[in-house]
Amino acid sequence: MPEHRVLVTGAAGVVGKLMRPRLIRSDRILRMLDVRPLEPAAPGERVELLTGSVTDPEVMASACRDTDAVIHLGGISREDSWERILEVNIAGTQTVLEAARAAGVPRVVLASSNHSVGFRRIGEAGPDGLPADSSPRPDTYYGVGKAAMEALGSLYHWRFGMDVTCLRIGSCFERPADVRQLSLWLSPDDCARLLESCLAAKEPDYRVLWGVSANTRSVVSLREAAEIGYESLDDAEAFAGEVPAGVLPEFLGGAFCDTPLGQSNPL
Ligand code: 15L
Repeated sequence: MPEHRVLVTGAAGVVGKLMRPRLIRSDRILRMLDVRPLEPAAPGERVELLTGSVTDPEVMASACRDTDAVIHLGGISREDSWERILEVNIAGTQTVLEAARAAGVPRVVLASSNHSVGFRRIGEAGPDGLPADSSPRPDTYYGVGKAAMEALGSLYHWRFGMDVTCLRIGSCFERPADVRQLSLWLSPDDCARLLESCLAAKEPDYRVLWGVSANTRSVVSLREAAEIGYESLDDAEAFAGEVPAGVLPEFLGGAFCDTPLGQSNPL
């Protein structure tokens, strides 16, 4: 790839922080955006740091200027009130996509979530795992927001030819924390590999892909992600001895399926 600039929203969030060192490349300027403070640039680190909200069209217009791709990780990362999900996750995604379109950014990766299909039964997956494009069955307002994100991505692909990939991320943390995450873990290194595959995809398209590692206990399909070159090198099983004993929940969304609707909680 020639020298290029990638905008990462939500750069101070859990996934944003994990990705910052992993997305550095000699031919890339990373433009990191968040409402929260960001770590100052380390000596020689090719980053541009911006403060502002994905809900602010002016912030997004300048963030998208001279940018070759957007990785939209920003927004609320768990259940919250309908008003907040609507404003930050749904309207915020529309603001990001619209700013990208207006600035001529050809490619956007959207951080969707397993919670857009959280009420899919783990057992319904079949031997090949739940297909990446299973129709939405959200488990929370948060999950509805992610389903809306996917729909907005589809709109911007089919209207404007933008290359849009929605990643239904499982659980992207340093390590899996429970039995459910032994199935849904996305290792930080695999997350970076998957993002690189999205950034390198050949033809403009609209894709919905699972964002998980090649976990021994996986319940979702990685076939679709493999089609754009994603190869997972990690497996949550390596941590199986460290997670507390437990049983797999009935539904993919786990505890989100029982959390009171609209209540912000520390899940
Ligand atoms: C998500 O979508 C959340 O953002 C993250 O914090 C985890 O809860 C993850 O899903 C999960 O389901 O483990």
